Formats: sequence, C-alpha cells, structure tokens
Amino acid sequence: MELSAEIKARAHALGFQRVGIIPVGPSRTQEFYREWLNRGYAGEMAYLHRHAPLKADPTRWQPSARSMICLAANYNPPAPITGADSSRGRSPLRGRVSRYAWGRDYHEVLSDKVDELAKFIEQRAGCPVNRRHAVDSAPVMEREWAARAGLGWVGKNAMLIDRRLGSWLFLAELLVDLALKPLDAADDDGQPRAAPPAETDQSPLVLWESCGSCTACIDACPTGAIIAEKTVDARRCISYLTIELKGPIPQQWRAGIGDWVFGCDVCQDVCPWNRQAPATAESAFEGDRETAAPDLIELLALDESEFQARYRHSPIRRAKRKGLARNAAIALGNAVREGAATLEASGGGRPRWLAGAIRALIAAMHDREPVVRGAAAWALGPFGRDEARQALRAALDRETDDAAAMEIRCALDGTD
Ligand code: B12
Repeated sequence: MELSAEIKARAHALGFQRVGIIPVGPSRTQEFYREWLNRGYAGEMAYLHRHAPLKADPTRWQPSARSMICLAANYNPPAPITGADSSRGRSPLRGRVSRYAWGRDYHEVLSDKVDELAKFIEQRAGCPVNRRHAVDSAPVMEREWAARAGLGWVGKNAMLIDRRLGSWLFLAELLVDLALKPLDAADDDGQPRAAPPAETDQSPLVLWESCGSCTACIDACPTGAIIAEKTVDARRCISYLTIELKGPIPQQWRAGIGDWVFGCDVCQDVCPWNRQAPATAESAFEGDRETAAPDLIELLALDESEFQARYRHSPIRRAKRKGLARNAAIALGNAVREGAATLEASGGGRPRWLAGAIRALIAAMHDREPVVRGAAAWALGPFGRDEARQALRAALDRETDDAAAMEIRCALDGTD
C-alpha cells in the first residue's frame, strides 16, 4: 500500500473518522482572520493576535513541514444524559456543560493518538520524521485546513461540518517533513462527493458547502453571536463568555446564557446536519450526569482543591475555579429570575429550591474572588427587597473591590 493510504488506514484505526492529507503552504483565509481580529471579535483572547503571523503559513511554525495530515474525531456522546440535553424536565438547580467537555480532556486524548500515528509513519518511512502536531491550542487555522483537506465545509455557525458526522468533531493536525501524496477526506464514508474540489493555488476559497438557505444557527443563538455567515463575534458567544472571559460577564448577555456553565451547544443543537449524527465509539469522550448537568449550588461552593480534584483531566479546568463559580452564580441568577417570574404569575408560594439557591448565593458573597461576589450579587438582585437585602447590605459594607461593590449597589437598587 502507498504511504498516504497506509497513514489514512492507521488514523482510522486510531479513532479518527476523517483523514485528509494536503501539502503545506500559505493560509487562504489570512484576510478573513485579520479582519476578524481588527474588528475586535477576539475580545480578550490576546493569543489569537500573537498567533496571526504564525497562522499565515504553517511553515512559520514548523519550518520543515511539507505535508499536513488533517484529522477529525467524533465526540458526540452516545446517550443523552438526563437533564443535560434538553430544557424539558430540567431541575432549575442544574447547569449545563457543552458536550465537548463531558469526557476526558480532548487535548490529552487526541495528542496521544496523533503521537502514535507519528510513530507509525516513522516506522513505515524507515527514517526519523521531523514533525509537530496541533490540537486546538496551536497557531494553526484548523477549520481552514480541515476544509481544504476535504474533511467538511465551514458552516454558517463557523463549525466544520461533515455531512454524515455533523459538526461534533474535534480537529487535529500532524505536520511532517515528508512530501506525501495528497488525499481527500471526502471519500472516507465510501461516498465520494460528485465533484471533489481541486487544490490548486488558483482555486477559489469557497470550495463546497451545504448550508443552503438554512439560518437555524444564526436565528437560535441566544446572544446573537453569529453576526454573519461563518463569523462569530466571540465577545457575545456563550462559549467565550463562560470559558475565556476572566472578569465579570457583561450584564447584557447574562440572561442569554441561561443555564450554560461551560461552553454552549445551541448553534450545533439546532443544525439539521446534526440530527442523524452518529455517536462516538471513544469512551473517553463520554460523560456522566454530574459533569454534563452539574448541581449549581455544589459548583458555587467548590473550593480550589475540590475543583482541581474534580476537573483534573477535564477541559473544564480551563475556566478555573473562579470562572466556574461565577458561571454557576449567573445560571442560578437566571433560574431564580425565571422561578420568581413564574411564581408571580401563578401567585404561588416560594418553592424550597428557591430558598436553597438564595442561601447558596448569600454564602457566595463571602467568596474570595470579587468576580464571584459580583455575580452572586446580581443573582440576588430580584430578592433585593427581602431576606437577601440584609446580606447584600452587609456585603456592601465589607466590599473592597469597586466592580463587585457596583454589582451589589445595582442589586440593592433593583437595576439589572
Ligand atoms: C478561538 C477559538 C474559539 C473562540 C472563537 C470561535 C470562533 N468561531 O472564532 C470561542 C471561545 C468563542 C470558541 C468557541 C467554540 N469552539 Co473553539 N476554537 C478556537 C480556536 C482556538 C481558534 C479559532 C479562530 O482562530 N477563530 C478566529 C476565526 C476567524 O477563525 P475560524 O472560526 O476558525 O474561521 C476560519 C475558517 O472558518 C476560515 N474560513 C472562513 N470561510 C471559509 C471558507 C472556506 C471555503 C474555507 C476553506 C475556510 C473558511 O477562515 C477563518 C480563519 O482561518 C480553534 C482552534 C484553532 N487553532 O483553529 C478552536 C475550535 C475552532 N473550537 C472548537 C470548538 C469545538 C468550539 C465550540 C463548539 C466549543 C463549545 N461547545 O463551546 C465553540 C463553537 C463556537 C462557534 N460556533 O464557533 C473546534 C471546532 C471543531 C469544528 N467542528 O469546527 C476547534 C477547531 C478546536 C478543535 N481542535 O477541535 N472557540
């Protein structure tokens, strides 16, 4: 068998459902990327600015690279987890974690697999291979390269979508110093596209795509973050707000966050291409209820060592304890607002869960992180006129952080 075909077969066996091989050269989306940065859509993700020169051509990052092996792994968890997949029947005291973070950290899982693939290539090539791999955090335009290698198209929600697997895919790349025969990934499911795109220097950037006139993702995004086709303003994206943003979440997006405490799947949940998406066979990406739909009061109360122990091998580590506690407070704030509105409408008494949430939020007014205290104050806002008022007053007296003090004042004034 020819080396490229062997690599593809080995990568499939390692658990990558889509594999394409492409010569390394300049990126074709540099302009798109720079414009995106210039418009400020990256928010506080400064590393995306630093990466721009390296992303312009993968050989700036790995000078010896001649070919890129583009890989996609399905992470769609096999069974829905009660309370994590739909808003129906959910407990108001449970949050929601996006699917990509239900299992073990994909950086670890996929890096191990790519390493194995690299060793296989060295063995077959019979010589040491100069190589470097990327899984998410490296300066590589992963979606562009995946699309160019035939792994799918970049959809309106900016996700790389495969017509059989949908978009629940992690991407990874292995750069090697071998001039491998290019291979398109599009025939991995045994059904090659009618007209596979030719990779030539002159070929237009828009290769092929299948979103048609559908705008489900754009319409459904709770914070309106998909501001144009393939363009996400990260500053509004719930994924950015709950994971990357370290300070307070701007007031205007808090309601839209709903019960998401880490990442968000709305633009993928509504995508028609995900309706028939098969489940992953990789058990490392499966999760349990406590990860997928965590108890918000527990999250809010986790201390540093409990957080580290619980999320040691999880992507959730990235939010840090203070980020996750902040998110739990926002989700509780949304739950108490919904609960309060429903009660007002029905004229009913206050349910027990609401009392528990208020107690937990009052306790969080003693958190050592101002961003958590501020979020808890916001969450207590609707109760500014009864028992929470005393707690908020006391908190304001001892508050030393300006932003947190402002949140407390707003909560006391009843201004959102
Ligand atoms: C920064 C980042 C984010 C930011 C910004 C997201 C964004 N849309 O830009 C935030 C924190 C919001 C985020 C969220 C998520 N992310 Co993220 N993120 C990244 C990261 C590190 C860089 C992306 C980037 O450079 N953004 C800047 C914009 C301009 O680039 P882009 O969206 O990638 O767009 C490029 C292509 O679309 C291309 N392009 C545009 N038009 C066309 C047309 C054609 C024909 C072609 C070929 C290319 C092309 O041009 C752009 C520049 O290269 C990548 C890993 C990487 N190194 O690429 C992961 C990555 C994109 N994220 C990933 C995931 C899983 C997510 C989430 C689903 C997580 C979650 N559930 O919460 C969400 C999805 C949100 C969304 N709809 O995009 C996966 C996506 C896999 C896939 N199937 O597409 C990646 C590839 C990580 C990985 N290795 O698996 N993410």
